[in-house]
Amino acid sequence: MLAALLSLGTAELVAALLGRTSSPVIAVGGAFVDRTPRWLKEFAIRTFGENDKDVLIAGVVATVLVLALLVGALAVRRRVLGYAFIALLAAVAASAAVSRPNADWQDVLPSLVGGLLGGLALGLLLHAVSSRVAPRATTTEAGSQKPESQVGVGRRRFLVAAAGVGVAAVSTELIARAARSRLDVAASRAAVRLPVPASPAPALAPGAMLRTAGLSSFYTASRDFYRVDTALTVPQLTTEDWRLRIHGDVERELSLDWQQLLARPMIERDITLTCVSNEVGGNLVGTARWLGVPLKPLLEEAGPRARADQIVSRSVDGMTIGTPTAVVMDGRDAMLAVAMNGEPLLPKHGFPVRMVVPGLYGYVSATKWVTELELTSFDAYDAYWVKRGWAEQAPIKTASRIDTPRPFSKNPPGRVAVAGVAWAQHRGVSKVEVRVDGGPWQPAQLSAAGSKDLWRQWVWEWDATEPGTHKLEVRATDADGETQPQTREAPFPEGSQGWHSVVVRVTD
Ligand SMILES: Nc1nc2c(c(=O)[nH]1)N[C@H]1C(S)=C(S)[C@@H](COP(=O)(O)O)O[C@H]1N2
Ligand SMILES: [Mo]
Repeated sequence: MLAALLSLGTAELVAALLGRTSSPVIAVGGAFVDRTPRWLKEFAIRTFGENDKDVLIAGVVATVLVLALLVGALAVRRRVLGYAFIALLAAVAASAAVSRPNADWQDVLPSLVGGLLGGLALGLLLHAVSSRVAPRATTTEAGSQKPESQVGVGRRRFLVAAAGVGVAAVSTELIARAARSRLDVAASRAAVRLPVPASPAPALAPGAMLRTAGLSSFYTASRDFYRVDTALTVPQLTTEDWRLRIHGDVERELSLDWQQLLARPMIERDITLTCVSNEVGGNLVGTARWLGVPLKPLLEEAGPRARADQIVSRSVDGMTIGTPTAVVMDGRDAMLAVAMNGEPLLPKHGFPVRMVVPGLYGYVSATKWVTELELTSFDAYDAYWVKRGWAEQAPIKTASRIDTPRPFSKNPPGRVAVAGVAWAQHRGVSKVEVRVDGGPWQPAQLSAAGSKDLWRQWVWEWDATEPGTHKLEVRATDADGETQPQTREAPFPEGSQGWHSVVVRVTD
């Protein structure tokens, strides 16, 4: 176990010194994520939420340690097993590391060096163990009788070796962390001066925000904003290193750096983002004020060819996201965003640059840490989630959610404010209705309409007179007059559907 720990620590350290934000453990975790069946992914998200990544990393490390413990016990008798295990570990880690998107040959080095040091440590420990089990100087007259003092010396030798390897393992891990934090983007982010938008966000109408207790705020604070991505460590990309390449089926390839991006006229817009994995009543949705460079004029400069009906965006961590060219070009506020709620993007939300396309689920539009736009066709290329069976085209479905009262809450009889949010991006919400125990639908009061890319808050005063349990249900209608269907659909493959309901108690 100690030798395996030293292998992992050394590998982390070498990866950090090479300036890689990934390490073999993360690469193995990442390879695992890409091959995880959908049920397991959904179980992990449901059970661990945003901690799912930490749980996975801990799982990888725990698996290695448990295997090491078992193999270690055998290796005391058959050393070759121990060395074979360390070699296998290094080989698995190296192959995972080089097969990650954006990997290069350097990525074998951490596993290689880790394996070598682990092997050396194992040799040292096994040597110390054997001198404890069978001290060399046992040629006393009593034959097999070992003198007390020699057993003591052997044990001491083993403990010293074990402590040495243990300290080395922990130190490599600690130094690796310190080295990695040098790479972080905090300084780059702190140095960003955001430009004044050429087109500021339209002022919100009076009454655009309702203030019912327990209701989601109209703007979602960046630190509370949901996070969904496959990145096990937040990619660390500085503005100095950032480049965007626009290529593929275009008349002219374009390449932009951060200064060139910032020099372009910017728009500022309030837009509600939603994840396709959001369950009915779920919270993978939020509203922010985005500042960015509109995509349409930029693409027009590159000149997409007629057959290029798909824009494949790539991120620094190798995610691929396919967005219909027609949607980006239809006049909506599709942008390369550099700021969220008046600040440079948080690293976990895509610093320094991400895409935002109103009306489409995140997995087909909202590429974080974006570095590349390739014009191609849907026939020619399937993006990451499309390869895994999710829909190629994914406009956001109309949805509504009850925020308050909470499920199973106890409410004294009398007036109860039933309130929540509803969204139908790029169509707009025109009506929200609530019903109690399957009774008649009652129109809720809506917050004043903003742009059609925004959610609306709603509230309905319930005169709760009957004690007992009651079921509250909500449904929304979009601006085209389409009402949410009742039939429940799971998020896979194109977004959940159905009415959200909560059961609450009215006390006597
Ligand atoms: N690089 C990268 N960008 C990504 C993803 C990802 O896994 N990697 N996930 C997408 C998905 S599924 C969603 S819903 C949004 C979420 O954006 P947020 O985490 O800022 O809320 O990011 C999108 N952009
Ligand atoms: Mo998503």
